[in-house]
Amino acid sequence: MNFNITEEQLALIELAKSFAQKEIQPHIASWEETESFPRHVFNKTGELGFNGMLIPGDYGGSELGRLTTAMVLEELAICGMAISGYLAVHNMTANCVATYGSVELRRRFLPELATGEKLAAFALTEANAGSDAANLESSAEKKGNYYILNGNKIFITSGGEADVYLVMAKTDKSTGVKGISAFLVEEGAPGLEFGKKENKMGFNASPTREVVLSNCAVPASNLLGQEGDGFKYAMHALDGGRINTAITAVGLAQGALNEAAAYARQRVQFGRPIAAFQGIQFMLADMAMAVQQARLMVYYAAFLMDEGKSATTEAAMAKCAATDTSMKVTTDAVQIFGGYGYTRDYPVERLMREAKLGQIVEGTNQIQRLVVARDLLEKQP
Ligand code: COS
Repeated sequence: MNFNITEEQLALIELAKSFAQKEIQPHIASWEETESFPRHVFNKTGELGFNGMLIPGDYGGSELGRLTTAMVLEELAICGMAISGYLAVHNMTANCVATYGSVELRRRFLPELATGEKLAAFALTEANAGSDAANLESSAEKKGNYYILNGNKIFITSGGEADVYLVMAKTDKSTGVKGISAFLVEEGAPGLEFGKKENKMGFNASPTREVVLSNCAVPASNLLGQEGDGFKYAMHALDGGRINTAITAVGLAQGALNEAAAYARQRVQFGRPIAAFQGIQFMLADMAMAVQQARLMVYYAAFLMDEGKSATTEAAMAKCAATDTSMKVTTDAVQIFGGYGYTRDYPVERLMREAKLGQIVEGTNQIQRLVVARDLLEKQP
């Protein structure tokens, strides 16, 4: 693995950083407070190439690869996850279409997913299929040139706002995981409806909503890849998705560390800035080391994927470690702010609430540990 960051990567990091400072940071608290989804920002990230980071250039994407995508997402997440959170899911879903879709599907969907005209969402989870994703009950029955989809998907990021939903449903209920197929369901499809919008602890600028499929007719050509392979596509997509979640967590943690260090330099107690006290210095040093450890784990998993190697275990490790780190670092940042940290006058409490989601989303950290343990105990000699 090469530790030299290229000129192109440096330029993209700078671009993402200045975009976050100008277009996200000044507004993020108010978007979160008012629970408003800033769709116009998605158009702007599209102009910068951040919506098609994992889409091939032939289809209008910027084709940055996993590692560079991670570098961009980290910068977008430093002030909070309002934008990076759903952008991570959008890029994961678009990449799944690019990887497994027919040429026709790629031509139809990828260019608009890359520009910002269309926002993508990933619909796997159901009420009885969370950690046990293979237990999903949604069905897809072929009738002529259509599949008729029925079922309820919950906790869908960008639910109600997205233009395309990648929906996993059973085409064959008798064959378990091998009966699951993946479909692209477009906004406006008859029978595509939206249920409850979740009232969440954080990440409220981005809606999380139930997606209801009531005899939803989807053209047969919207089947992704082969019938029966949908679970594998979803799991492979989540390998990459977990890298995106992990780097978003690194961004939140770095943001909280920056805030805490700045505050410690200016907050005076006992006649000195609190940064002069070793107790605070050691906390900040531990936070910085933990963030760097997490970042390097994410880079390694991303590097493996860029090399075309399997990164299931490394992505699970990175996701688990980075989101646990993010929870600890953001909590310590609140601690350094003391009473002020517990108020909404400073951003650290929001970062802490957002960090919690990382430990749950895209497979709980218990599931990540299960993936790591399986590899250790069942696969390695
Ligand atoms: N990439 C490609 N294929 C994969 C894969 C991966 N990362 N992980 C599993 N598969 C394949 C397996 O190879 C297997 O196919 P074969 O029988 O042909 O070998 C199939 O998928 C089933 O795998 P497995 O038996 O491991 O499935 P389990 O039901 O035991 O589930 C876990 C495995 C628990 C790891 C999976 O259900 C999971 O990740 N759960 C969390 C779900 C999640 O992340 N939800 C978040 C939704 S998006 S917010």
